Parts: sequence; structure tokens; C-alpha cells
Amino acid sequence: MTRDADELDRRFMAEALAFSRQHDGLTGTNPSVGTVIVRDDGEGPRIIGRGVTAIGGRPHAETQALAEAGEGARGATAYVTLEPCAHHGKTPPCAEKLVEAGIARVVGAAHDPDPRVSGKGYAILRTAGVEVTEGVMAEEASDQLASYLIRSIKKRPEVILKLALSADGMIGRSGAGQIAITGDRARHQVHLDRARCDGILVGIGTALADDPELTVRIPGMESRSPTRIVLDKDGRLPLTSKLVGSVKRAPVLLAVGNTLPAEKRATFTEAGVEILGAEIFEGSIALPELLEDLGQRGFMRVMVEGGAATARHFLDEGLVDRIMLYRGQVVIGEGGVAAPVRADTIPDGFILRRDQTLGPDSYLEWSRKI
Ligand code: AOF
Ligand code: ZN
Repeated sequence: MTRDADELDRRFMAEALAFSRQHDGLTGTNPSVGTVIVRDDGEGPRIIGRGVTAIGGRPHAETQALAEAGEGARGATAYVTLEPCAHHGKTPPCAEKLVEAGIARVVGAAHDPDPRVSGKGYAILRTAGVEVTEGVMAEEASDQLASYLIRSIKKRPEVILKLALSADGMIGRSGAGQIAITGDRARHQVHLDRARCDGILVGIGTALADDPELTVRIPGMESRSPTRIVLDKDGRLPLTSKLVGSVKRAPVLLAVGNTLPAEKRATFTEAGVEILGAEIFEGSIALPELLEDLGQRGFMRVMVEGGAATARHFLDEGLVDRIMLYRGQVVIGEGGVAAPVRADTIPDGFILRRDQTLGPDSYLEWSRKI
């Protein structure tokens, strides 16, 4: 393949990836996949169909892109961010649909680890005489599909550690409750990020000290608040807390030690709080088992929002997949709580994915290669 052709493939795959972001976090346990269909009638290649996995997970991206392309799909190239599916699930296989529509070439990014697909999608295409190019922008696509790939491969949700750091590397001041570290633009982005998660997790220390609500507070998006998860092995969350008080707006899942007495659990369930009985290991909730449980419950992405001890616990266990770091201008100084991780102490194996300015603040994001 020539360098120009390679660059063209990357350009259209980047379009498909950008398109796939539209439904990120909105497709349930299905990945949000992007497809663009491109044809060249002698005047240069142009996009004649676009598709993204529908909200809720179906129809798949390919179906939508083919519908838009219509008869133009015959002889065209399809760019797909994930290998097209091969199984007769709730919809017929996308690989077969691409063949039937007369697609001449398929360019794929990430490989689908779902055992019903895993190479079979590409095989259906090749057997039918479709030219297949795999792995174009595979790393970018894998990062985009991280929650789906991690849940498929590791049987747990993607864990995102979110931190707001003061200019002197602190996350707060002990005993001072919540301190505003970043400005409005950063806060808005945090709420958008929350909305793409299925769970927001804090330790009981943060729940008691800050009395946070952890909901999405963007007008029109309030219903997108994820489940609030509190690690509370002894069941100390006050029934008067903002978390319990807002249980009608978004669920609260309280992870308690599995030996917590039934009467104690009942007071929470009566208040509308869901209880998850967790294993205890060395005096703390066992995180790998907790995450496995969350994965089985359909959680794709969990954001760890506090505090330092909880963050350190996830980091020490190697259970953090992505780090989102907001840096503000505020100086905390005396009595500050040191951040569990800073830009200069990011663990090995994390790759910088974003570096952005948000008004007076900055934003950095790293993730591990999958
Ligand atoms: C595609 N295009 O847009 C998506 C795919 O339950 P089902 O039948 O919808 O199948 C879910 C599986 O489909 C999921 O595990 C993954 O392998 C694939 N997702 N495939 O061809 C898409 N979202
Ligand atoms: Zn499909």
C-alpha cells in the first residue's frame, strides 16, 4: 500500500472514530462503534454514509451507515472502528450485511474479543471476496473502546481515577470539606465525564467529610447521573447525607462488608439504598472482587472520585486504567492533603492521551495500552 493510500485510510478512520464518540457511554454493554462508507467516482473519495451504534446498543453502526449509503454502497469502502460482528444476535451479523450491500473493501481498527466475533467477522468478509485491511489506528480505537474491551477481557469495568489538583499538588485540606480547586469550564467537563460513566465511586471518608452529591448537574442532563457507589465496609453512611437524600434522582450502591448485620442493611434498603455485600481483605473492601461484581451487574465504566486513600488503594492494586487530572491555580498550603498521584508520578505503562487548557486550568489524561 502506498503512503498516500495509508494516509487516506487513517483520515477516514479518524472520521469514524470521531463519529463513534457521539454515543460514548450511551450504548449499554455494547461498544459505541463508528462506521463511515466512502466511495470514489473519479472525483476523489467522499463519505456517503455514516453510522454510530444506536443509543441502547442497537442497531449497530454498520446498519445505519449502509442505510444512508443506499445503492452507493456497491463497490464502496467501509471504515469500521471495531471488527464487524459475525453472530446472529438481536440483529443479523454486520459482516453479512456489508457483503450483501456489495461493499468492496472493509478497513477495520480494533479486533473484537467477543468470542462470537473474534476474527470471524473479518473471515466472513474475506470468504465473500471483500478486501480487508485490519488494524488501522488500532491503538486509538482501542483507547476509544477501552471500557468495552476491558470488560470483555478482564471481566470488570474500566476504572477511571479523576483528581483535581491545586497548584501545589494537593487535593484538599483535611477537615475543610470540599474546596473549589478548578473553575467553571473544568467543572463542566467533569460533569460531562460523569455522565459517560455508569458508576461514581468514593470511600466513606470522603462521603463523611464532604457530604457530596456526585450527580450530573448540567441542565437537561440530570437524568444521566450514574449510580453513586460508596465503599463503606461498616455501614457508616448517614441516612441524612446528600447521597441518600438524592436517591430518587440517581441510585446509591453501598458496598458493605458481607458480615454487616441484616438489621443494619435493612435501614439502608428502607431508605432506597442498594446494598452490595463485599469481601473484606486486610481490613478493606476487596477491590478486584468488587469490580468483578460491578462488571457482572453491567457497569462498563466507574469513576473513582475520592479520596486520597481510596485512590491510592486502587493505584496500589494496579486497578486504574485511566487517570484524568485537572490542575487549578489555587494554592492550598498548610494542612493540605497530598495528591495520591501527580503529573510527574504517573505510574509506568500509562500513555498521555490528552493535554488541554480549560480557561485558567489545565487537563491531562493518561490511559494504559490495552
Ligand atoms: C458491530 N457493530 O456497532 C457494535 C458491535 O447483543 P448484540 O447482538 O447487539 O451484540 C453485541 C455484540 O456486538 C458486542 O459484544 C460486540 O461484539 C458487537 N458490537 N458490533 O458490528 C456495532 N456495537
Ligand atoms: Zn454488528
